[in-house]
Amino acid sequence: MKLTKNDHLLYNLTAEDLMISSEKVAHVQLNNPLEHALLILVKSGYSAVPVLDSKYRFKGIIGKSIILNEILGLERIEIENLSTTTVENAMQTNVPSLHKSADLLSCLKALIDHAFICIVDEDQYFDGIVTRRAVLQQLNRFLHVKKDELIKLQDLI
Ligand code: 4BW
Repeated sequence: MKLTKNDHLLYNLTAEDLMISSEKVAHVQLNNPLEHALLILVKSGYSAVPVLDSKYRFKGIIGKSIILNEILGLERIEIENLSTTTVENAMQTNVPSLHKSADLLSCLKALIDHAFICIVDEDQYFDGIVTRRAVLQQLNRFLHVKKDELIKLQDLI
């Protein structure tokens, strides 16, 4: 199978090309109480969003299931935790991030285990996110364009 100029363009795509930029990404801050995070998650419709500090540096991720775990007591729903616990004390911190120069394959690899990947600069300042949707769209386009060639190749094997 021959690679065309367009195929090379696919491999040349970077996180920056695929990214939803920071101003369009719903996020919460470290010192927000969980009730605020829940409000953002429910109103935006997303299951998880990035957590930033007051200087817009990426710190972690908070999602609906983390918040549900925080209020789920042994005998009752501890609803008061929504106002007493901050996002900082509940968020997930062991999440990978990439630089905007990361190539498509690095994004693809990171998105196997995560629905979105945060893009940060050298000082952890938040640039945006790359979602599974953005990468799947590119792969879908590529596989459709290459479909006939891939079938021919299979017949030869
Ligand atoms: O509000 C929505 N609009 C659109 N167009 N699609 C949505 C919306 N909410 C969900 N979706 C779809 C997307 O295909 O459902 C998928 C799973 O959503 P999620 O994870 O579980 O909330 C969405 O897939 P995706 O676009 O590949 O996004 C993957 C994850 O990235 C989302 C969410 O956690 C995060 N995300 C996406 N756009 C975001 C965002 N977080 C904050 N702000 C954004 N603008």
